Amino acid sequence: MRGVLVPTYNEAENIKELIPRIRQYLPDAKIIIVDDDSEDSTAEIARKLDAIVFVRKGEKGLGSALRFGLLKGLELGFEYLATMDADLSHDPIYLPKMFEEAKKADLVIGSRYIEGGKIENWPLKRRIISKGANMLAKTLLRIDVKDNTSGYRVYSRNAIEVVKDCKNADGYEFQICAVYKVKRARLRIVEVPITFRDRSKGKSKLGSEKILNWFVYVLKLSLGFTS
Ligand SMILES: Nc1nc2c(ncn2[C@@H]2O[C@H](COP(=O)(O)OP(=O)(O)OP(=O)(O)O)[C@@H](O)[C@H]2O)c(=O)[nH]1
Ligand SMILES: [Mg+2]
Repeated sequence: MRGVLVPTYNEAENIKELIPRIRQYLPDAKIIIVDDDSEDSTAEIARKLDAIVFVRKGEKGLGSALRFGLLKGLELGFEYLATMDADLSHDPIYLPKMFEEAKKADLVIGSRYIEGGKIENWPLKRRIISKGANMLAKTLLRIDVKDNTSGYRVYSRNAIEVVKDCKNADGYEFQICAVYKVKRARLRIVEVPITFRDRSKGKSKLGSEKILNWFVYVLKLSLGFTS
């Protein structure tokens, strides 16, 4: 059984387009939404479109939402679980290929930074932040993965068991924590090229405080001060 997990916060405009598009490419997949009590009826829209919706109240954070959804996926018996952003930056067209690759690896990453991967319409500042984050992760944590910050992934059950440990990574740092743990467990990671497009609707949730938290986390992880 295959599932697609989408963390959401105020993505009403996007989720109504994304859910039917996922079904277009993966008609048999179950779609799981972990919504952090959006004010714009994201959860209601997703429910009407037959997604499995969990609404968390009084708790926020991309990483904690992903961890919550991945663990629910284990409980619900999914063999593989994809994760993707709700903002249409991650095109569902790549899902069949990514699930296919998951037969040979425990973590498949939709990658912007391998041959064939691309980024469309991202402003220079956002490109620098993403490239810089990847360079830092590679240098400090000695990871050879090219796109450590991509949220477009497929996890096997083995990989989910391993990333349960990312308890100190409640924000955007979850992505790097997951790669780090999967590598350390000597599970196989494969990258698949994707074209990433900037969101055209809704607002970005990545502010400077979250970038700083990411940096502090990676620094602590590299020094062994956190897990
Ligand atoms: N449940 C939940 N989802 C979140 C939270 N923060 C972000 N998200 C979702 O995570 C995904 C990625 O968030 P974005 O704001 O697009 O961040 P990004 O793609 O890294 O950055 P941009 O390039 O600025 O869009 C989207 O689906 C968001 O709705 C959160 O605190 N809780
Ligand atoms: Mg985005």
